[in-house]
Amino acid sequence: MSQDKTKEVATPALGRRKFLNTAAIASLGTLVACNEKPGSAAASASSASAAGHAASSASHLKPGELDTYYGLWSGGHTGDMRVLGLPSGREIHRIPCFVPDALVGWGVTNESKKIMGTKADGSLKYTVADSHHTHASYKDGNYDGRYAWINDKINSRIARIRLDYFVCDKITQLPNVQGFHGIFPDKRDPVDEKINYTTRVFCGGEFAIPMPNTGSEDSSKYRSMFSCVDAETMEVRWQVLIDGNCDLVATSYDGKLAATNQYNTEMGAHYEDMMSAERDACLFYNVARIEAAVKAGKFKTIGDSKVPVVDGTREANKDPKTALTAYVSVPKNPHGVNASPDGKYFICAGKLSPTGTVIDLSKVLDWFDGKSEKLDAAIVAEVELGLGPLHTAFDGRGNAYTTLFLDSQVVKWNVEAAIKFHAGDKNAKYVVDRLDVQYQPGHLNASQSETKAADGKYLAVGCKFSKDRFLPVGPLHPENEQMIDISGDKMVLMADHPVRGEPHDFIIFKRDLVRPKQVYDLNDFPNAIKDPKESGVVRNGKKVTVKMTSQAPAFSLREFTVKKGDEVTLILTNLDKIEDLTHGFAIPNHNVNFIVNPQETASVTFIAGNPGVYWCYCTHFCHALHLEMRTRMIVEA
Ligand code: K7E
Ligand code: RUQ
Ligand code: CUA
Ligand code: CA
Repeated sequence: MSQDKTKEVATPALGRRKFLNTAAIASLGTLVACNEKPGSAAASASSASAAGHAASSASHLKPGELDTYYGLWSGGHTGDMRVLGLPSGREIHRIPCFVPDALVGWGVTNESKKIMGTKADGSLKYTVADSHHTHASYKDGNYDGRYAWINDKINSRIARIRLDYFVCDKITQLPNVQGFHGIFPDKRDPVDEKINYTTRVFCGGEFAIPMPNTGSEDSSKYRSMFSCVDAETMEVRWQVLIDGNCDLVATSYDGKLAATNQYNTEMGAHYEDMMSAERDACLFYNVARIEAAVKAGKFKTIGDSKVPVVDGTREANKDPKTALTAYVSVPKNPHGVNASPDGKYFICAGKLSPTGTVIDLSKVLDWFDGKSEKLDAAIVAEVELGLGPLHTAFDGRGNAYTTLFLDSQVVKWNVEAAIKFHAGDKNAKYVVDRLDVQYQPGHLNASQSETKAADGKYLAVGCKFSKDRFLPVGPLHPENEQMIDISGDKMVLMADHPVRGEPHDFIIFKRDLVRPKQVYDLNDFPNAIKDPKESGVVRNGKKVTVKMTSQAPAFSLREFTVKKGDEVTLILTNLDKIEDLTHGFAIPNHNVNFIVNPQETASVTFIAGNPGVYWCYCTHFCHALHLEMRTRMIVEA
């Protein structure tokens, strides 16, 4: 298959366009990803930026002007979620989830520690994370502004963010999973018509392990797990034991199907083994049948976990009429799997194959219904896109945009034209445009792309390497998030933004889909101190409770006294009611710093240290007398 390029770019030698063998990909990896910037990129950067002039003004908002879109970005190593305003690309907030954060006292307050999880001694269970994917809850095929979710690959945790307060309120650790990678909420219930909103979040386990994890070396016996988490309770509802692995996750708009792309159907333990087969798979899950099997008791449990596990292996799912899973074949080591906004297709990007595979969901359902003999008949296109396809976004006008990691490009292609081309119409020109990006893109996403309301205005591209695009800051470069205008026929580069490593995935949606609250509700906090007169110190043996309120520019207790070695729990309620009037509370030498937003209550527990006077002070600028906003903790011998 070869396709005319509508735009002339340095075309790699033909041989590289073929499927890559082990040696080729290994050498390409070092050459392109690690050592050099690709030859074509520097040359074409000037033409791209010339074209970018016209569109770039849209990303330069005037002072005081608000963005029209929110972006939710994964934080990567920082284990947080970042909130961006678009099209400006300004970072407006960070929501700590998996890792402590001194600004807000995340991992310091008792409330946040309870969400994050602690060891027996009260210290945090984990202080590192690796977040990749972020998605939000749906209603009627669009975001409903209730929740967002984000994964921690290292410790197999999923965090939920409340989008009314932009805070993490629950974290769940998945049992029997290592390398929890892809994540996607469902969009409606497969059975109950009334449930047209998200009630489940699916999670893909990437690294196969022994089940239960006994430490066996024979990797052919390792298996992976696909998990379903309840969107409300955040409990794991069920798991599916599978052959191969899970990478990314997609869900259908009708709620019937979820899928993971699989790059390691070989079940290899080393990378050569993982890329030995010519084809891997996109693995489909029949959600209604899985839940019926769980209900009928057709499950087992593994290890200490009580979560029901159904059998999704190939051997157990050969009969379409009863199958819980279906393994559609896709070329060598695919990466992203993305649902088109018309609800018809899932697209797998080839990664080690230069192709995009379009799978028709109605034909997958036909196979489950016994109406189609061959499962792979669901593949309606498998077309060449370029080198290293990773992720795909959509504009709602029938076009797909796929990142080409090795080519350092975004390719815009028309899905229906690709289907025609695949069906034999060699005149069907499916590639519409190509744009060089700087450099080596991973995820991309377009405004509203993962909803039925994809609006085709903006496309953001997460470039893994920034090379020469920003002032040098030593060996660690930022990544380059690029904004592209996709409203016209040609993609136009609008702006570069440095971003701290390493966000992977993100979503972009219209600002009116969320309605954040500006002030907390005092009644949401059971330990709130509603009246300054309730302030004081209550002693119960060695346990001391200090109750305090804040109202600019003073704390309700002018000073308080405890004894060395006391276990002190300090509860602070911010009685200020005005938007944006946050106070902080820090205690020298006691590892305490946290904030209380208007009408919020937070508490900390610590052991009182050596006798002395400790000036507890407000760490958040709140008032002309902010520096004077202090109290003394007097520790007696
Ligand atoms: Cu492609 Cu973790 Cu989404 Cu990174 S994964 S890019
Ligand atoms: S004081 S306005 Cu620390 Cu210079 Cu801040
Ligand atoms: Cu209160 Cu600064
Ligand atoms: Ca493979």
